[in-house]
Amino acid sequence: MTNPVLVLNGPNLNLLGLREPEVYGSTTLAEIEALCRATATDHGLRVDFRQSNHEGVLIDAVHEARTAHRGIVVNPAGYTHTSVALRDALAAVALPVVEVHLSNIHRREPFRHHSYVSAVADAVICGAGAHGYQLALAHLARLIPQDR
Ligand code: CA2
Repeated sequence: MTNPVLVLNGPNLNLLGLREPEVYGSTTLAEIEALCRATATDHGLRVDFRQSNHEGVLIDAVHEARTAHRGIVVNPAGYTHTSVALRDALAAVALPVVEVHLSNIHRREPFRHHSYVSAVADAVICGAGAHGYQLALAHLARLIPQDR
C-alpha cells in the first residue's frame, strides 16, 4: 500500500546548489527530489514533489492535498516567516504536516526565528540539510494512519 504525500517547497528553493552554497549546501532541488523518492519508497509512501515561487500556488497545492494526499512535508522557505495564509491553509486541510528547513533557522538572523507554520505542524526539523527531508518523510510515515 503506497500513501501519496506532498513535498512542497517554497520560493527560491529552485536555486539550491546554484547560489549561496555556503548557506544552503551544494545539493540541488532535483537531488533532494531524488532523495525523497528513494526514502518514500522505503516507507511505503509515494511523493508528489513540487516547488513554487508564488504564495497562492503553494496554497492551492495544500488545498489539493486535502483529497489527493495523506500528509505534507513543507519547506515554506521565506513564507515561513511571513505567511498567515499558508499557515491557515495547512491548518484547514487537517493532514499530518512536517515542516522542514535546510538551515538551522534559530542560529540565523532574528527574523528567521519565528515560523507561522510551526504551530500547525506536527513536527519541525531544521539544520539537518537535505537529510532533513528524509527525516521528515520517515516521521510523516509514522503519522499516517494505516488502513485496516
Ligand atoms: O533553511 C531553509 O530551508 C529555509 O526555509 C530556506 C529559505 C529561508 O528564507 C528560510 O529562512 C530557511 C530560503 C530559500 C532560498 O533558497 C536559496 C537557495 C539558493 C540561493 C538562494 C536562495
